[in-house]
Amino acid sequence: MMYRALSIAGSAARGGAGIQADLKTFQELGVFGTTAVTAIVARNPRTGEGVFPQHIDAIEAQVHTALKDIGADAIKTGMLFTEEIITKTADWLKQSEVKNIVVDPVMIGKVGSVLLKDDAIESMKTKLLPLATIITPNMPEAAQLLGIASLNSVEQLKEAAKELHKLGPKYVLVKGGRLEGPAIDVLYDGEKFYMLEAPRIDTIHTNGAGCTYSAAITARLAKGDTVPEAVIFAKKFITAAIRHSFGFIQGVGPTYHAAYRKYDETSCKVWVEEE
Ligand code: PXL
Repeated sequence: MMYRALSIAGSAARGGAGIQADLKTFQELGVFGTTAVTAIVARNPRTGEGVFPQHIDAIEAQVHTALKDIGADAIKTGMLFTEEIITKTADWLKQSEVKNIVVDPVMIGKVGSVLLKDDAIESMKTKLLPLATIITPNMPEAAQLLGIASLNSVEQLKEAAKELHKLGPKYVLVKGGRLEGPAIDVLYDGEKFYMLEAPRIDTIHTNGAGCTYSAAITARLAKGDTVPEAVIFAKKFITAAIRHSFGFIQGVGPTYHAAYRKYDETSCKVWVEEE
């Protein structure tokens, strides 16, 4: 049985993030990946950092083709960029009747590009997040979705997860990658918190880490994991990918999507906290 996952996301020409990260991760985890490119993100010496959104009909055609010709056991959304793309994506997700929906509320890339317009945040909250099996915000995204300045502690991650759960997703994963100390993420199911702790890896090269993490969750959900199983696996997968990330020519380099298979299995400490 070959399980399938569709990624609706942006193309990141640097190869470490966006739809490229998703496909590489799906492949690593033995899941057949399909794609709908929402926008192309690439820098041009003449025009600067560029985001080239695709026509809504082109995005719809890709989603339609992927779902009708191949099918999907899980769908992940990444960079959606505009209000229109979010609204349509919500419609397609509902029509698809796919059970495993992973929404990575991508807003700003580590390279600094704006990946979601300000006027699209409200639609993200009201139309897309309620459809999600799991949402995977990092600290700035969680703060932005809640309209607060910043998150600064594990206690605040837990509070944020509870507040975000009220918007309708079944699970909320708030990632503590920007905390001091160990890399602690909080998974909340509406009743209890799964706390996931991995060692902090001292590197600046984490481009695409969020995409890769949520793609690994998507792949494991497609294969039938429960959400906590998928997240615990994905935490180890992304920790290995960051540990073996690359500094290539310029800027924040990409994580290594094949690291989990090639190198050591990184451990992840997990415990449950009641509310
Ligand atoms: O890592 C966030 C991200 C998501 N999607 C696309 C990106 C990036 C960051 O570079 O380019 C398309």
